[in-house]
Amino acid sequence: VPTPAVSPAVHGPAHDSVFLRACRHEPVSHTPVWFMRQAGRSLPEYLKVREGIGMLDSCMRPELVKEITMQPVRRHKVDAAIFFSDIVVPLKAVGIDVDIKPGVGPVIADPIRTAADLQRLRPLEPDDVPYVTEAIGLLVAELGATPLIGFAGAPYTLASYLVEGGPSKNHERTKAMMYGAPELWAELVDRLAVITAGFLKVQIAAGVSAVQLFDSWVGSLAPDDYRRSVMPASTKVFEAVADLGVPRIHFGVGTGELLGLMSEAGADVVGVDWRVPLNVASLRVGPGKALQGNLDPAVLYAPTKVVETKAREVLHAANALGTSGHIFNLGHGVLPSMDPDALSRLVAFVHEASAR
Ligand code: 1CP
Repeated sequence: VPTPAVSPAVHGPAHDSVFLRACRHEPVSHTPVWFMRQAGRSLPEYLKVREGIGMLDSCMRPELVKEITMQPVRRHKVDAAIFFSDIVVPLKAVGIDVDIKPGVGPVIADPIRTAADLQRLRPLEPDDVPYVTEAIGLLVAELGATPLIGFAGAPYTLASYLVEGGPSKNHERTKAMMYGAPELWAELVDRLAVITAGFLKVQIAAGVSAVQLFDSWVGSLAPDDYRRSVMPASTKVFEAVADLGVPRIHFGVGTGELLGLMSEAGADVVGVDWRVPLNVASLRVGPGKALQGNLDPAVLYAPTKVVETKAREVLHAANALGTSGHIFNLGHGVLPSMDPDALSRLVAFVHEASAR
């Protein structure tokens, strides 16, 4: 993928948004907030427009992607939109037979387990995903001063689906390859880094204002194994987009012991789950980095007063960062059964409680 000079978003109307200012550690009028998985299954308007359309098919329809991406922005008044897609979209685009099965998640028809299988993982070109470029163009025009976050899956998390063949709890086959066939593993995550970097570059060239690299399942690794077997590939992704002018966010679940290394891999903003208070996380990621997080998603099932108390605790812990550099989010994604009104109330509360 040829490298765009800098993102068109650098000179766009979202440049001075509270979200991008917080990513850059600049002073903000209030703490920005958005939610991972804000578009999707918790919203009745999402379920309505998705009726009868498969998950991956829906990602290839630009008008539908625009509508689904806009739904949580309209409803919740969040400070950023996240592009509606999925981490397996670039795999499908390079020819991997993958489907997203309702109630299951991504399922790979022929898992990747041998050196011969690796040949199926070729680099991604912009022509492989014309629908992504088109949808982002539509969205940037519609969003105006609200930033659009692009994203991709990180090499470890993508590898876990490709090697296991689908979602898995313990990643046994993935780790068997990582520990037992380190050269094969290194080539696998390197090829995934190339695909992921290509997918992010397409999104940046099309106008996203920031990118988030989801390494959702990397928290299952010990720090030394992460450093040896995963970090080089994640670093390669971040380096590929380092000079394009957009903040790079890095997130995984259960990554308390990995926060320092994930920061070092090249993140400008480190996403934190709810297990580590932000003042502690701030020490682990080091100075100059912004943090994103980290209310336990399950708190949203408690009464409003409790949600507000817990949200205030998150804001308090973030004071350790100074007057900026915090993006409020949940510690992981919105759950399908969550009450959308509770999320809207939370956005309003964070805006009010953090107003400066
Ligand atoms: O039909 C449906 O509605 C299926 C549910 C669904 C949705 C709404 C899937 C299947 N993917 C998505 C969209 C999606 N996926 C977004 C949209 C934008 C938004 O956040 O609003 C994003 C960012 C993702 C990213 C994603 N997909 C991740 C990383 C984020 C995370 O939550 O950790 C992962 C791990 C996936 C894989 C995936 N896709 C879908 C499911 C159910 C899963 C997880 C399966 C598992 O448990 O392993």
